[in-house]
Amino acid sequence: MKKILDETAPLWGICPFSEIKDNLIDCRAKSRLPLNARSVIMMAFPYLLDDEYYKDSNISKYSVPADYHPIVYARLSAAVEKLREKYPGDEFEFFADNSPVPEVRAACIAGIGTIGSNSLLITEKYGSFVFLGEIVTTLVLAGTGGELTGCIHCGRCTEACPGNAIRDGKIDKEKCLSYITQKKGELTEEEKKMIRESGCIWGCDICQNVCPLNKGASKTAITEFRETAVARAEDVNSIEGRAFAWRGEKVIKRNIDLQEEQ
Ligand code: B12
Repeated sequence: MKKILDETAPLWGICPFSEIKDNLIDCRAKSRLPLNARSVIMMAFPYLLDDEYYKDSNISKYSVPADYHPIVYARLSAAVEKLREKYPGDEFEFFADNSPVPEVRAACIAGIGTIGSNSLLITEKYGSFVFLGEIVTTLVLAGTGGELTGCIHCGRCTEACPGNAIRDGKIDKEKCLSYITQKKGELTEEEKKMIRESGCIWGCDICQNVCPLNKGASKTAITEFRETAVARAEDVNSIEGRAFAWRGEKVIKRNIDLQEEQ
């Protein structure tokens, strides 16, 4: 088991399913949860690249590599295949992002990191610049963490957030710039101003960039992220395969136009 998980992700841990069963997120993928789920194998995939990749970038750091979903799914799927072979009497289902598992909470309980005031999981080695994914199984595995733990609450993310979206460790989604860059339709003048001033047409890294626990975060060794990096979204013709492609051309074009208006 350990060998399979080590080959899949540099950081992993076990969260007993009972610890999150009352906090599941309602989504279509929920129907894929094994009926008798007992353990969640949480995994973290670091994505921070060398500084040079972010020079003149106009998209948030998580969207500089190619869309992480297929990359993480490929790794999780390979692991699940091996686990099913090794434990034929048990069930294994993998998820990432589009998941009923509250991933930050589960990864914290698995001992992979602490929860920041910005609501993100912060790991010791890679800071918060990690994607989360998981394998939910009927196997009973010993938990690797303990209590939910919080960050040092220095308040820098709360102060720096352009939309004042951070309150007591919760994000007011409507005010979060990352959410606003995804929002369809007409934006308010205030929302447009936030996008223009951020210099970012997709996502937002402000609450992560100011976090002292992210100082000196290690860079990713995952070649699928390193080799697919593109720092800018210049036009809607080049969005295929990128993290923002799912949102469609209209929203991306609107955001690019907002930057160009300046
Ligand atoms: C919806 C969503 C969003 C929404 C809303 C985010 C939000 N924080 O509510 C929007 C679009 C704004 C968003 C933005 C981003 N997201 Co997002 N998002 C999700 C998604 C799909 C669900 C989140 C959710 O609803 N959680 C469940 C609810 C129930 O959480 P909650 O009630 O708020 O619980 C929190 C608090 O109560 C608190 N808490 C509870 N108990 C305790 C106890 C203690 C002691 C403490 C301290 C705190 C605490 O921590 C909980 C966990 O955050 C997850 C994937 C997933 N399936 O989990 C990704 C996910 C959280 N997002 C991710 C990322 C990368 C981002 C962005 C950084 C992308 C970007 N650069 O723009 C931003 C960050 C914005 C921010 N500061 O949150 C990653 C985070 C990785 C990490 N290191 O934590 C995830 C895990 C996706 C993934 N698979 O990698 N996201």
